[in-house]
Amino acid sequence: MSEIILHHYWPSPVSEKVRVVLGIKGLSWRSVEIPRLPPKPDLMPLTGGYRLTPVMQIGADIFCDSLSIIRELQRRHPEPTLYPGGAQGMPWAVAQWTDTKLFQNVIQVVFADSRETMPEGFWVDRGGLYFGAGYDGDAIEAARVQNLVDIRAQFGFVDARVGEGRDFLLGAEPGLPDALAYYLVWFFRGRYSGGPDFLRQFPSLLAWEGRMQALGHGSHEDMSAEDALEIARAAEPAAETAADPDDPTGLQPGDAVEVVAGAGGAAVAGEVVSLSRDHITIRREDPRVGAVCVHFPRIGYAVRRV
Ligand SMILES: N[C@@H](CCC(=O)N[C@@H](CS)C(=O)NCC(=O)O)C(=O)O
Repeated sequence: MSEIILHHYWPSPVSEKVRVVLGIKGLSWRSVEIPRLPPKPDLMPLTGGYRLTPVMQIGADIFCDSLSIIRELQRRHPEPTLYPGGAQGMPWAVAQWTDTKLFQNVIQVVFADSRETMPEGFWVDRGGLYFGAGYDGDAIEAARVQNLVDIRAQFGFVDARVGEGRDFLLGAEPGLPDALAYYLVWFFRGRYSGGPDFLRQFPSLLAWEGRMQALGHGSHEDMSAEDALEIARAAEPAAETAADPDDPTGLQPGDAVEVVAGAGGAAVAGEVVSLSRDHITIRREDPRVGAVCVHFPRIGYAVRRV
């Protein structure tokens, strides 16, 4: 079976979400470090233009977006489950809280805090990505206190939920909601100068944070980007054709489409292989890697016929 290859960089919070899932499942994986800013010349042949971090590769199958990655990890490695206690469904709804509202509050505090020290290129690229083109740095600074008020309430949800015999958010075992909440605590602690002090008010969350850290990241070994491209080139995509008669778009396998991440970046062109309410897979050809299948979530990704 092909290896799990994670294209990421270590300071990336969304990658930390996936690394924690790899830890919960005790998986071994290969680590390809990608640049923190575009261009990403050794990633583009795999994704066809998707530029966000992380991306998972298994042979010639490329999974874009942490949610698509995590869903595939759960499918291939069902145990230990990310849905302890039969919680399937609900954790994905939790992602629509953590990855939107909570993520925005935390990223704004981190931005306001590092405005003076962040390299110009990073400020321009990430600001545009997270706050929209022509965003207002002063407004983000002015919102700092309200963001902290909002974060305090939301970290409070976690603090209230764990402890007293419940080690993790769903009970005795770690699951997807833990990874979803943890990566933002990790980011807030590590990249906001006031983070460690602020977190002291949440004793149960702190104990849970320690348990999350102890889960680790599974085991990994570095891999070069060239080797990863060679693996894709030598492999055939494993994705199978599947239609979804209930899909509101009416798209069918074989249709030519472009997929665009709501967060921005280039459209990825290809031919639909399969789709469902949770995913769309397209097949594309690249001169460096041949045929690859690229997998995306549906929420937050626009698909248009071309
Ligand atoms: N919805 C995406 C969001 C990914 C995301 O925003 N990742 C950040 C890094 S933590 C990013 O891509 N930053 C720009 C970059 O790495 O070029 C996911 O869940 O994977």
